[in-house]
Amino acid sequence: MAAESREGHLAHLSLGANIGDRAATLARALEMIAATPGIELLAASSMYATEPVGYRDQPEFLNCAASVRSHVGPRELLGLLRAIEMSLGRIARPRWHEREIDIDIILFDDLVISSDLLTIPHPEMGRRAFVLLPLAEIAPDAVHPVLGRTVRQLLDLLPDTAGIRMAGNAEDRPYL
Ligand code: PH2
Ligand code: MG
Ligand code: MG
Repeated sequence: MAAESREGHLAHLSLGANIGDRAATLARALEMIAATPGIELLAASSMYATEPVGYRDQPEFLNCAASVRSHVGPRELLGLLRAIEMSLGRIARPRWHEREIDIDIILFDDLVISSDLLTIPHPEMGRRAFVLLPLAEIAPDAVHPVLGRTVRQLLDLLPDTAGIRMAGNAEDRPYL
């Protein structure tokens, strides 16, 4: 486990929504992250409209990325993010299906962990343009601790970023 320091931990998150008022839900999620004791919101990317990956028969997603300083460990951070998902009305559905809000921990310092509850780095991050493209906006030099490549390098290795377009106004981020 990464050593806790007074400065806390640098973590990168991916947020997605594909039901309801997606932009409002993502903005609210970022506000709630910023307002949570133990988490500081450092940066948030633009919003991107993205075609569903995996189970494709579902509505288009809106995705964004956020960088946070966490003063709690990865499991506690996951718990805090789950609580935000719940309060934004997330209902349990099959894996990969539509969701009101999904907040995933992508990177947490240079930590590598894998359990039933939590795998960091996020196991799909290297394959997902909807994660890498927003994250490259705010943390291009963040390094995947196993692959030894930066977010920018991982993005450049993807065959394409088709099906992804910037959707949000980059200036309109009141939660920052
Ligand atoms: N999340 C998934 C599965 N597929 N596709 C897009 N475009 N965006 C997502 O956030 C997403 C997905 C599982 O969490
Ligand atoms: Mg997810
Ligand atoms: Mg999730």
